Amino acid sequence: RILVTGSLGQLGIGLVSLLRQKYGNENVIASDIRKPSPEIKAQGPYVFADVLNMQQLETIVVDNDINWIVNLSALLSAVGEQNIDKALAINMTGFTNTLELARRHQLRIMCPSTIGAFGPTTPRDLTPDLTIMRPTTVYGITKVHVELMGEYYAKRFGVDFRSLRYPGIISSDTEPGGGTTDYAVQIFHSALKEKSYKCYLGPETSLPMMYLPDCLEGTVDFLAAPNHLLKQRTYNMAAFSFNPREIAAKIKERIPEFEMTYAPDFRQAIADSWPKSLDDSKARQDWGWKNKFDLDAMTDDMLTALKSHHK
Ligand code: VAH
Repeated sequence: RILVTGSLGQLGIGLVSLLRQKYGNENVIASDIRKPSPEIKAQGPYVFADVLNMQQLETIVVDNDINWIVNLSALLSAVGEQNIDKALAINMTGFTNTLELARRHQLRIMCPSTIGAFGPTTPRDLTPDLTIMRPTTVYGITKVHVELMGEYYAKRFGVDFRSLRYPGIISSDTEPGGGTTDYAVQIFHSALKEKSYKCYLGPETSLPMMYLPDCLEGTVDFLAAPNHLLKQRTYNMAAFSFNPREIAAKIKERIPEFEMTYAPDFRQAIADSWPKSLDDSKARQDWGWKNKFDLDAMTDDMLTALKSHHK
């Protein structure tokens, strides 16, 4: 059975439903610290879980015969800078609790990392899996801790720890969770509602991105990959890169009256410390990662999906 924490977030909702399609509703326990909507609750088993409560987590793991845990609970880059103590608690202590449970109960554990685990001294073009990691956000620092502690437990205790460095994730049916890449989702909603968008990043700020369906399919493939295929515990994963000027042009091709303006804020410095593009060739070689959506296909799919919501 699989336990997913942070299951009500941008990735969690879709990941839980994809895992349930693959493994059966009853075999995927969704959990979060927030209250699910009646629709979500109706889809399958849901438990309230606070990753800071080790005893409660251990009871859930034992009572539900959990053997995989996917820990999506985290404060992302922008919100983490505004709530340092909560980001440290959830992203470090919360993760450490799930990692220790994985050791005690021989669980496979997946906890995402991020392009935010890289920093301004990291080579920024086609950033490889193994390179300098000196992030300058609390979020990035906590995710380097996830990677290093996960790899320590894998080496020392044989824990099946896995991690993917996600790029910005673009989704039509879920809200992003307070990151620096959230503009790439907001721009679509704003384009349809106001035919305009005021972007908090400058026009040339290129970042690695991925469409949510690709992220979820890739994550499920990675979770299910036989351990012997994984030559490393943590992999870069991306699909394409773009900057605000490029995505605005793609939207303008489809909505000619769309107007983009720029008002960079504190998130500009965060974005400037991150890679512009990732080398994720090891993920493609070792366990078959491939993205199906390119920038044009994602743009079309987002606008189609949102047009049905915004009616
Ligand atoms: C953030 N969307 O912006 C998250 C993600 C790579 C970005 O970690 O913080």
